[in-house]
Amino acid sequence: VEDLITPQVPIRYTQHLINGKFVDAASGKTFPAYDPRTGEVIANVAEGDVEDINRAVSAARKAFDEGPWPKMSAYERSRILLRFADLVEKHSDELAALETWNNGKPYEQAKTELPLFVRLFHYYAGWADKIHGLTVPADGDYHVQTLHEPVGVAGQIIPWNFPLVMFAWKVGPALACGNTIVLKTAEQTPLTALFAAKLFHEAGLPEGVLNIVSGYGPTAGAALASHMDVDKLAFTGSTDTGKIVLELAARSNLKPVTLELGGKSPFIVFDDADVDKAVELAHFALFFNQGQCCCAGSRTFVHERVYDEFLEKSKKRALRRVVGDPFKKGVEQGPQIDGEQFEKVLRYIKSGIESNATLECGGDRLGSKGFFIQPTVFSNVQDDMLIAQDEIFGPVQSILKFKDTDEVIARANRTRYGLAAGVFTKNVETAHTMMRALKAGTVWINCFDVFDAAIPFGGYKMSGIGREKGIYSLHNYLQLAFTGSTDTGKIV
Ligand code: TXE
Repeated sequence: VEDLITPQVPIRYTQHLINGKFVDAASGKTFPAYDPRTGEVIANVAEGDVEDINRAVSAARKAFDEGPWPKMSAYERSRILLRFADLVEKHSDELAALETWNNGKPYEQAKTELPLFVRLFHYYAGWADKIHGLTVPADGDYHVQTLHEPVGVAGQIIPWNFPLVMFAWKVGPALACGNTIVLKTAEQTPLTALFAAKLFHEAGLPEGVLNIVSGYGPTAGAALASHMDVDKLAFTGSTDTGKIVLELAARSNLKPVTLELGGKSPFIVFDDADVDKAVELAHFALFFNQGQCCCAGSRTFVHERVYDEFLEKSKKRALRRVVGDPFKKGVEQGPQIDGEQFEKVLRYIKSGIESNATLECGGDRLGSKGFFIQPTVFSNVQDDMLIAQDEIFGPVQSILKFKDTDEVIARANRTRYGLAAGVFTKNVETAHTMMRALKAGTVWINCFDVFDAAIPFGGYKMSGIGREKGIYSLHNYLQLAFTGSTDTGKIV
């Protein structure tokens, strides 16, 4: 297979971006960013800690309180978002290459994520000048109106599985509403956000409006979550860390928090399904992005009448999955993000074997270098097994058998998570029943991983608090004030 692109794109930016300028960490420290294909260091990046977060928050505070951003015409803000989207489009090959180099996702896939990124900014640019309040017909001689104001300084903490897309989900609505931002990237993937933020400044974003600090969670992340001058916190990551940041927010200044956390999403195949199509979609639902998706369809429930055929075909499909260098053409799966995740996934595979699930294929690492894992399929998986309960976050499909609709509804909902669900059926009644019965923030019918900018996304139960994307995401970044006055000049 020929190379799609040489991974030797330049790494232009490794310092924090604070107040419109690239600066070293206050401590002078750096930390390594890796290439997950080999585990080799590709850059040393400024390592943020309390002092860097303090500097970034005061830049964001100043830009909010004194700067032009919240007071600028909404149309002008919208135009800056659009100019930024244009610049991203122009640099999308380089951004995608950098994303693949630092994250390990197939380059062909990274290329498809760039148009989604651009689309999100077009979407939020469209909102910027359409955010307004209401006049309320209250009893008495009062004139009452609601005012939708930006919250202030938004702290945002993002994960490593979709570094650019997560940047867009967070930054888009916050800026459209007129907030300023301090964003902490995941320690595994600091590079593309720095590049994107630089492009934002080229597009005319005033200094201090968007500040990027790289660094680790317990240091830089915790400093941001507990900062007294951060007015709102948005977090995407694990449920365990979500609990920590919620507590830090509560113990400091009670800043409101939105959380997008883990999942154990069911993918349910009914007996009227076209088995070939169901196999392909269930495979995609689980294996996409090396299985590193919060909404991965990680419990594949299959009706007993089609179970054997589905299993045989799923195994064949997994064996056909092309795993290798993500820069090569036709590669569907690259390495896991890092050694820690790689070990975690292998531990879950071991646990599946020990709990007597049937290992149909895979089950081990691939090669001896980097963090590649064989596409793995377990059948005969029972609800109480660890692999059916915990988020594995890797290329491990668990197939479970069911008999009837009520049973599968109860079993699908018996989880601490509630992020997403997939249903595969030709029966419109079944589809409608499942849409309501499944306790999940997203229920995809005969499709999966559809992420339109206008569709809200988020979790029930321990999968999170709040919704991102769509109209609902704006509420996370707006403060609502009622203003009332006596209205003696009222027309009667
Ligand atoms: O997540 P963390 P990790 C799940 C997935 C994965 C597991 C662990 O199951 O295997 O989480 O991954 C920052 N205060 N998801 O360890 O710790 C951290 O620096 C403040 C699901 O990578 O949640 C990073 O920026 N911040 C998921 C971000 O939190 C802290 C995506 C996420 O890291 C912090 C990723 C602290 N004390 C993993 N500790 C999804 N929902 O998509 C860490 N961070």
